[in-house]
Parts: sequence; structure tokens; C-alpha cells
Amino acid sequence: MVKKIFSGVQPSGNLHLGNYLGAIKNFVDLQNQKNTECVYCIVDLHAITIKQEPKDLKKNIIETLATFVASGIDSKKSIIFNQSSVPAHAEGSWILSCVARMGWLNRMTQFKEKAGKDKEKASVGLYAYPVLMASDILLYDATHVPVGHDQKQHLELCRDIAQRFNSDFNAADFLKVPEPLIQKNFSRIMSLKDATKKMSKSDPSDLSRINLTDDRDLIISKIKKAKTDSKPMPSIDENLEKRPEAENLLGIYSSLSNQNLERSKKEFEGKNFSEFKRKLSDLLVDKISPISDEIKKLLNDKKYLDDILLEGSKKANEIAYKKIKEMKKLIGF
Ligand code: AQP
Repeated sequence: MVKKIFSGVQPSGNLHLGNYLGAIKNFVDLQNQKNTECVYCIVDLHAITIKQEPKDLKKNIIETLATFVASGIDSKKSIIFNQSSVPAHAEGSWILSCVARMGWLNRMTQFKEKAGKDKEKASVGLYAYPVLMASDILLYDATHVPVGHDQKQHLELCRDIAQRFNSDFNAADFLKVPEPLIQKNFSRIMSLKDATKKMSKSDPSDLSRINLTDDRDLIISKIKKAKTDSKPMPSIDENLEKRPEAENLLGIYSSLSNQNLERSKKEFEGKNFSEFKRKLSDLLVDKISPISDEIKKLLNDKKYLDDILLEGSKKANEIAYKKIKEMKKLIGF
């Protein structure tokens, strides 16, 4: 059976190490597996659920694309496009919002977190965000969706919406019910300033994250300033629950060096943090600098990047248009 993968990243700012280790690195691995077709979307319609400056949005779409390509997503193997260039996503979202129930959306924790205390001021789009995500996935008959832990609830909603549509319109198996692909290890990279919060584009402190465009000196200085506790590096059998900073930094080291946490703990057992931080900075510079150099190079060739989006949109439109047409026929339009 062919595995059909769909996933997306919001062009809402500089992509960071969390986006890379939690999503993009995995996108590249999936693309290189046999019998797998991948569709990777720059979800610009999702990004505007929170106010974006038009000129920044345009720049962020191109930078997200450059980051995809610099990290190894190959437009010859995967479809890469931006969501707003395929009208079927918004159309499907409206249809599915008439299938989804208010009660289902009211349970979504991400809306509660992102809307904060003043829900009345949140956009309707932020509330309906998971329905648009369902439309994205279902238009491509995706069988598997790589998501972070934070998106698991939205994927469950997508499964409910697909099943409800199929049953309401008497069309068994028309919308494919997708499975989540959740990375087992290091799926949540935390802030360098507060390891109880996830590393995020929208964190006001740039010191909280490693951006994929950071240069060598900036990476070294951010790791030097990363929060730690005053104890030496943990021993191999130490439980890290009460040492979130140590756990996060060791997790980043393990993920980048493709080794398990136990091995990393053994490597640094009893040493002091400054020695570990030096090694971690070296590894980060080693892995991130080639990506950031490539991003800079790609951004100087706008035509090349525009052509990738154009070609990707064409392929995506073909697939999505066909599905939405069938969907509309089932509804009675
Ligand atoms: N800290 C993280 N650790 C692991 N994975 C992460 N992802 C994001 N942050 C981390 C994963 O990256 C993919 C794309 O995310 P997104 O840009 O669409 O939205 P997000 O999850 O809301 O990312 P941010 O950085 O937190 O953006 P803002 O601040 O704009 O909301 C997803 O698969 C996500 O799980």
C-alpha cells in the first residue's frame, strides 16, 4: 500500500530548531522512504488566523519554502506548495464546517491556549482552524499525517469530521480517515529560557530559540545563555522530571546526533554544564550552519523558489480540485 503523507508548517516567522527536529527532519525521512507520496504545504491561510503584516507574510512564505528546500525536501520527490494558491482548501473548509459540531470544536485545547483569557477578541478563523486543517488533509486522501503532540487533538477531530461526512452523505470510505504519525522521541523541543514552555516562533524573546537562520556566533551565544540548574550533568539513572532544562538540552543533543537519551546521559555523566554546552554548540553549528548557508543562497534566487511554488501548486490543484468536485456532487451542488 502507498503511504500518502500530508503535513503543513505556518509561515508565521523564522522557523526554529523545534520546527526542524519536531517536523521538517521527519518530512525529509518520510520523503525518502519507499512507497510514500508526500505533500508538504506552507499553510498561509492558517497563519492569518493571527494578524500578520502583509509584507512579512510574503517574506515568510518564501523563507519557509527556502527552509524546506535547504533542509532536504526535494520538489522532484514531494509536492511543495502554499495553501492559498489552491482554492479547494478554503472551499472544503466551509463544507466541513457544516459537518463539524460546535461541541467538538469547543473541546480544542489549542484554541483555549492561543485565544488566552479574552476569547471574545480571538478571530473566528482561530476557532475554526482545525476544520481548515481537516480540509487540507482530506483533500489529498492522506493516510498518514506527521504531527507534533500539540496537533494530535486536531487530527482526532479531522478523523471525526471524515467519518461524519461519509455517514451523512452515504459515501463509505469517500473521505479517508488518516492516522497520526507522532515521533516517539524528542517530539517537543522546549524554550531555552523556560523549559516548561515549547520553543516557539511567537515567543517574544529571540534567546528562547535557535532559528534555522542563526549564524555560528549567535548559536554559540544562545546556548551559552540557555537556562540550566546549578547541579552537574545528570547521572545515567537519574530521573529528569524535575530537571526540565537538562532534559531539553540533552534531548536536543540526542536528536541531532541520532542517539538515545541514555547514551547522551552516559557521555556527559557528572561533567559540568559548560563542557556539555560547548559540545552542544559544536554539534548545532555543524548541523544548522549548512542549512542556514543554503537558505541564504536560495533566497538570492527568487525565480527558482517561485518556480517550485508554481509547479507544486499546479500539482496540488489537480488533486484537490478533483476531490472537491466529487465532494460537491455528493452534497447535491
Ligand atoms: N517546539 C517544538 N518542538 C517540536 N515540534 C514543534 N513544532 C513546532 N514547535 C515545536 C512542530 O512544527 C510543525 C510546524 O508548526 P507550525 O509552524 O505550523 O505551528 P506551531 O506548532 O504553532 O509552531 P510555533 O513555532 O509554536 O509557531 P507559533 O509561535 O506561530 O504558534 C508542527 O508539526 C509542530 O508540531
